[in-house]
Amino acid sequence: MSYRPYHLPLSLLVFLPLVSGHGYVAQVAIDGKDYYGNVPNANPVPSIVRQINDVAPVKGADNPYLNCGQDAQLASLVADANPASQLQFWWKGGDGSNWPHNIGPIMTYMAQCVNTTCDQYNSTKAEWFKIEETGLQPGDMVWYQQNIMNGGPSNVTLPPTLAPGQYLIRHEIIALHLATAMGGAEFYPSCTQVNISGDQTGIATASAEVTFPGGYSDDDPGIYDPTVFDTPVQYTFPGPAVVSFAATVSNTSSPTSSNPSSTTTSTSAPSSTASGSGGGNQCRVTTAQAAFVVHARHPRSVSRVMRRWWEILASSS
Ligand SMILES: *[C@@H]1O[C@H](CO)[C@@H](O)[C@H](O)[C@H]1NC(C)=O
Ligand SMILES: *[C@@H]1O[C@H](CO)[C@@H](O)[C@H](O)[C@H]1NC(C)=O
Ligand SMILES: *[C@@H]1O[C@H](CO)[C@@H](O)[C@H](O)[C@H]1NC(C)=O
Ligand SMILES: *[C@@H]1O[C@H](CO)[C@@H](O)[C@H](O)[C@H]1NC(C)=O
Ligand SMILES: *[C@@H]1O[C@H](CO)[C@@H](O)[C@H](O)[C@H]1NC(C)=O
Ligand SMILES: [Cu+2]
Repeated sequence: MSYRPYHLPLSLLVFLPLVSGHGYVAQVAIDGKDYYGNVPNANPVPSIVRQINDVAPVKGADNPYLNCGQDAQLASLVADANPASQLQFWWKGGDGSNWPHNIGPIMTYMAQCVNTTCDQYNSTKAEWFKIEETGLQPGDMVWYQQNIMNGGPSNVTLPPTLAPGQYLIRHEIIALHLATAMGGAEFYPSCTQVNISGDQTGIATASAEVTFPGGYSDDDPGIYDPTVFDTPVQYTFPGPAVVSFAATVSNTSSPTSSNPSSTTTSTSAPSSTASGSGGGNQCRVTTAQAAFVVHARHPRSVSRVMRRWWEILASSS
């Protein structure tokens, strides 16, 4: 039996990507100043982003790597930042192409680097509070994550009244294309080290803080999500509520940073291809996802065809 998606218009198939790896944070801009993340497993250069060793997703809500990503290592630099700083996170696929996923939320947490500077801080026991969560674009059909797949950044505004000090920023994508099965969600956490200036006093209460692992369960509605492909999507973010002193415009901000191909202030550009288990078929499912999102605008009968095709592809990853 052939699995060729007969019902998919040829015009859609033509622009769909072939294969790409999972991914990592390749670059962070803070108020327009650019910093590079390390390619997973590459020889590290000084960075503010903690290097991971695999572009593949963290699986399982109790996985220790849910903290800062796959075997994350301390980074040697800490960037200066300010209350209400505008950050942009640029994700890349493991093979250097665009980020390959487009279904699921983007969330950002912070934690103080207690008793030390962040380049020395082991975050295993860090107390994380959430400063933003970004889900569906208006219309509840297309996720903001689609913008990252399209090559754009994820924009985050730091809380305007955040108390000064050394903080980790845990910027996370959860890819939900396999989340109709328990344990299928793909977590992509990343940690960036910053030093906040000023004399503001905003801090999170203990009840708004979680550890990672600890903050999520595999059966949270936003992690195990059997209806994630039913449109319009109804989505419940996992984790704690966004803190009350967070910026209110974090998911619509438009800082004026340059893009990765025209940056100036970094130490070195991410250029090599990441290794790890991210290549191969795993992200081919994204191809179906991209088409699915397009089709989600059309009647349900069409969506059902797309869903069947998606399930066939997903079962091979
Ligand atoms: C932090 O501590 C844990 C547990 O002691 C250890 O497994 C991990 O490698 C440490 N992480 C870093 C970045 O040093
Ligand atoms: C930080 O230092 C204080 C004072 O030395 C100590 O009581 C506290 O336990 C330390 N906290 C952590 C998380 O190490
Ligand atoms: C934008 O972020 C706010 C606060 O985090 C959240 O309540 C809101 O749902 C987000 N909007 C969208 C469209 O995701
Ligand atoms: C953090 O920033 C403050 C304010 O700019 C500065 O005084 C302090 O020295 C910085 N701390 C570190 C460890 O870089
Ligand atoms: C993020 O910022 C960039 C650059 O200002 C902007 O082009 C883009 O639309 C923003 N993305 C979102 C989702 O607001
Ligand atoms: Cu992936």
